[in-house]
Amino acid sequence: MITADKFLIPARELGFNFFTGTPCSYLKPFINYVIDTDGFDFVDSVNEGDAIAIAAGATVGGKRAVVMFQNSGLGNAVNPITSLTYTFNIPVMIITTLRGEPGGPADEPQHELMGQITTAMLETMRLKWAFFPQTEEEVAPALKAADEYMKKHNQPFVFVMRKDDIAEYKLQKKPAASKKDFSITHTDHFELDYKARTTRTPVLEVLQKSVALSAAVIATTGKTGREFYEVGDQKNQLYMVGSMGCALAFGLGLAMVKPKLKVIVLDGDGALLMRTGSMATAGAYKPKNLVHILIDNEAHDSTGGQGTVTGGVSFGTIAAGFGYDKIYSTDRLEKFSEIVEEVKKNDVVTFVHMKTQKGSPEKLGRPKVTPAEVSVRFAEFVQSK
Ligand SMILES: Cc1ncc(C[n+]2csc(CCOP(=O)(O)OP(=O)(O)O)c2C)c(N)n1
Ligand SMILES: [Mg+2]
Repeated sequence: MITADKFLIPARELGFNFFTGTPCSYLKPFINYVIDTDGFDFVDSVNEGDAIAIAAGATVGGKRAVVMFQNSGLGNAVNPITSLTYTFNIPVMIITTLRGEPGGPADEPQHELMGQITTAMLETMRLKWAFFPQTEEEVAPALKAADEYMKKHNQPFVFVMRKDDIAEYKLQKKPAASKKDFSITHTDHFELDYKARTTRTPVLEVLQKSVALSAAVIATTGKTGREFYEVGDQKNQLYMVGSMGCALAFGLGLAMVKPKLKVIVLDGDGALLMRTGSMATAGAYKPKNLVHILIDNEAHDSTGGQGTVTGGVSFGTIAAGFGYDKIYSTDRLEKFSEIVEEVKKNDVVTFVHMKTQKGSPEKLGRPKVTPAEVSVRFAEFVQSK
């Protein structure tokens, strides 16, 4: 057993000062210490997969990030580990606990199977891992191995933390007071019939023309990224192939570590429904430079146009409920253009709900630039800001 500072202070000396994750009782002293101690940032993520994406965004922004979670949530993180950090070469440190450790202390039945397969799952995902150091002497070599592996391979490194690896640490900081006066008065401004709405490409053209190189733009998986690439490939654009629903969490991580850079996330309705919880994190942490634009065609257009359930969903009301400061909605391209001009000047976390119809240009291609190339180019762009 070690105290949290024995690992965290040397980790911070190596540059690991951005932490995110979803709690586990084993992690309590660790998270508490990070929250209490100057020189660490902590983002409380609603989901382990979102935590991976938040950390990935922070890493691309130039930070070294650590994700902490319970092994129960490893499943929630599989998709962004395989499609985001692996595919885009983003080295985040992951600390997963090992509830239900085989041969370990008695644990709850829900941890039994996951405890038996946790390290096998890490191996299957081809993740380099080691047990979390249990003595002070083990800390320096463990961190050195992780640091060197991450730098050499640009891939995550995982520590597996067992029960009582970290000594008790009581949280000193008081949590923020809860809000009591909710009165949400958001009104959507949708006028057109479905078929009278624009398709996606003109929306992307308007946005790109207006934004040019003044912001980092993250385009969600599927046809949004593909069409955005066709509209014109630029170094400030990241096409998030895969990791459906992670665009907002990634943009949030980036926006938090690059407060002077405007970060625009282009989301899809299917993707946002998959990970709506990340809106709560965006609304709570309120990065002033974050603009979240939803292109809502009420369909999984990229996979054949199957309907989503967003025909009756007021995302603007949801965004207001989650604490976004400025909210726009429209189904008209001219209005969208005006909104983009306005949000460029806004200095608050912003949500834009743009209704479109489904449909793409015929013979839509795929980005010829690889995710690994996009990652390097995009990181250079954002880190120069
Ligand atoms: C985790 C995950 N599940 C499913 C898919 C397959 N998939 C790719 S794009 C897509 C539809 C996305 O819908 P939406 O966000 O509304 O974007 P649109 O296709 O309408 O532009 C789906 C289901 C995936 N890439 N990842
Ligand atoms: Mg859609």
